[in-house]
Amino acid sequence: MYKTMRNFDPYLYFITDSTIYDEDEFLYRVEKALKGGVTLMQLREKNKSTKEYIELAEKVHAISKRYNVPLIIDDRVDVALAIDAEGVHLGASDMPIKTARKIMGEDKIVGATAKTVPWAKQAYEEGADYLGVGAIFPTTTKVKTVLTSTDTLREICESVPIPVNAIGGLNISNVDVLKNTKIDGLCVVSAIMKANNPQKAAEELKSKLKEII
Ligand code: TZP
Ligand code: MG
Repeated sequence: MYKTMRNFDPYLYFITDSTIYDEDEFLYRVEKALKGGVTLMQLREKNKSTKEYIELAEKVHAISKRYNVPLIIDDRVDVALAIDAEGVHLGASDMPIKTARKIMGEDKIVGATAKTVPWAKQAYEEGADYLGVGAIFPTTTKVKTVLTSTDTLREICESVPIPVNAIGGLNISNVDVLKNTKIDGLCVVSAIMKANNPQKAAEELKSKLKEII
């Protein structure tokens, strides 16, 4: 479906959290987010067995393909390859970027978390296609993270030639802090996942982003 899998748009990057919904509600919300125009999506599972992760990823991928939105798998190169997802996202304790690039090949998206300029440069040099930088604000999504300042975010944007997305506690009422940081996109979990209407939330975030990016 994609000419090269590495054509992707980081503008509104929706990261899922399945922990607070049953599967039907979760998949319904995923589809609503896609209807609302998210441009990139990540399946993020921390507590599932490999089997469960693969089974859910297959279901999510069947939906995301219909909307032509690349699906990135968090943490797990094996799961990404197993379902032929468009990419993988790796943090500091996951598989090294250069190893993942070697295994995933040139056509897949490899994303990295980076919290400092040296870390960002290294991820880029090892073959990362984009960076997620944060947390910008404290987050209610289960995650072990420290805060990253918008100054560091701007420095990272200026130090690598790949897209940089801001992440962490971001929503429509606070994204204005990202003005002038030179980000390429926004990553959100709660702002879409927990919204009353995920489709409307995605639409509104997208139009708000026009003022920022
Ligand atoms: N990495 C840094 S913050 C975060 C991740 C995965 C969670 C972001 O979730 P939310 O709900 O958008 O704050
Ligand atoms: Mg990770």
